[in-house]
Amino acid sequence: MNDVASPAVPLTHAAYKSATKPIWCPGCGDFTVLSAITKALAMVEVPPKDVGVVSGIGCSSRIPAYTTCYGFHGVHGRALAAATGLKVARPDLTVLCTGGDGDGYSIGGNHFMHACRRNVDMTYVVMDNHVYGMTKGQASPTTEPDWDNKLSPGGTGVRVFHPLVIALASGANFVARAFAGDPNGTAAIIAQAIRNPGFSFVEILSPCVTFRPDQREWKQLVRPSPVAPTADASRAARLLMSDDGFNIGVLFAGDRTPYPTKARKARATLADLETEFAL
Ligand SMILES: Cc1ncc(C[n+]2csc(CCOP(=O)(O)OP(=O)(O)O)c2C)c(N)n1
Ligand code: SF4
Repeated sequence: MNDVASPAVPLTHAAYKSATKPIWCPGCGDFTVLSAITKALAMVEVPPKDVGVVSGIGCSSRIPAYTTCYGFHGVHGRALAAATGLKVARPDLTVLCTGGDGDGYSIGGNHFMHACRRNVDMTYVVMDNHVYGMTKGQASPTTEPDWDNKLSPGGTGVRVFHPLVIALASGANFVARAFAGDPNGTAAIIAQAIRNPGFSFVEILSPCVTFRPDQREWKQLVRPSPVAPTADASRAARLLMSDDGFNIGVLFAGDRTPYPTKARKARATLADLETEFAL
């Protein structure tokens, strides 16, 4: 667990950054995503002690350790299950779930669809670099079929998974795409996602400079979405049919009623739990 002491008011994004130094490669997009998350939390003015950040496994899943919020670095692909349990047990917390495309769309793909469908009030931030960074560059569900590399010579030849389409079709109440190269814009989108009730999904294009140096070109390819956000799911679906993966902004902000949660009395104290898990 991180240091969860309340920082002095007023809250700035620095209050949400832990003293743990990130070990990402220099230039990794995840640095600016971390910055955007901390800025967004300062914007929504929820103190770190009232925030739970849950992740799976991967470079991007290191995020919880770099915040002063409560954190849980879970099991590969199972972050959404843990985050759902946390929000249902502690509806008073603001819950963020963070991870990568391998974690969330491959091994965690089933949890992704059902988290959208359940519509529990939380925000899922995926740092999509179209590759498995931590395990040294295997293709992921969002890797382009013709991406040629030592592990899949000539490319996988397999069509890409479209996370925004899946999120919308499965019932997510907020669907957006951001770009790590724009930390302020990304922070504003994450803040909007946190404020929107129900399950919010924010896909962030976050370059892996080590295994996908070609992604340095993303900054030339991204552009603000030419259309305004809509609450009409069928209109959003039509827009997604012409999406090339580089339109940045909020696509859909709906009004589905979130999964009902109610505060329950804790059945054990933190000290009880620590005793139970002591080796
Ligand atoms: C059940 C299980 N399968 C596989 C792994 C190995 N593993 C750890 S991280 C990772 C890939 C992470 O890729 P991604 O989620 O895209 O995150 P990134 O490192 O790119 O941020 C894999 C396959 C594991 N830890 N557990
Ligand atoms: S391997 Fe890629 S995703 Fe992982 S820290 Fe390095 S640049 Fe970032």
